[in-house]
Amino acid sequence: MRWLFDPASQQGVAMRADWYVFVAAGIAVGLFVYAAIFWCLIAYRRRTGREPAAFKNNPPLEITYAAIPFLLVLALFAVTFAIEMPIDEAAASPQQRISATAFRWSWQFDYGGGVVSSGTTMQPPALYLPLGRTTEIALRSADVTHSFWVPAFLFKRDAIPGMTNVFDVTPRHAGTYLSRCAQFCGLEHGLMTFYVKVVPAAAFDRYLSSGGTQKP
Ligand SMILES: [Cu+2]
Repeated sequence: MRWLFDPASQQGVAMRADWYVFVAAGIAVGLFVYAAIFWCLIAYRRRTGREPAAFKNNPPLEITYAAIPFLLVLALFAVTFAIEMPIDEAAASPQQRISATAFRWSWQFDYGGGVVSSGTTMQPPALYLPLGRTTEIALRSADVTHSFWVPAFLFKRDAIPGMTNVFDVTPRHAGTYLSRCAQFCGLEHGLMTFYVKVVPAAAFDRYLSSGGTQKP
């Protein structure tokens, strides 16, 4: 819940704006509907001597109440599209590249230069990310469809066999973030977790230059 208000990545901050728009629209529609319900309850309550109004066939009203939700959905679509397209656009020359592979039932992270970390269900691996640097992650699956979900980044992307999904992440808070597979993938799916560890860029560089021995 905390990450909803203070996402740990730059891309998450953009997603948060989308969430705010949806919540505001939901509250506005909800208030209008409840106000209309209570208004009808009070203004048209049963009174002795008054028959219920017979009411049918009102095309202008029917068109209006079909058009308003349609326009609302269009507007929400446009806002979401405008916010998500830049998030999906991977930078041409990212400051860092990491390859992530999902498999039943853990993850492998390859930083290049022979630095690879892999986990098991009992020992979830760490994905180290340099603070403030735009890192490109190439996501793959070795077997079935998995999903890379980092709640603190407000980000989730499927890992699909035979496909490489590329995205950028720019962490803005150092810390350790519990992350998991979000696509049911078999018996031990529930144990398919990993830790995203956002560390200072210098510590990240030391980790790579030490060949993965000097953990940040
Ligand atoms: Cu999985």
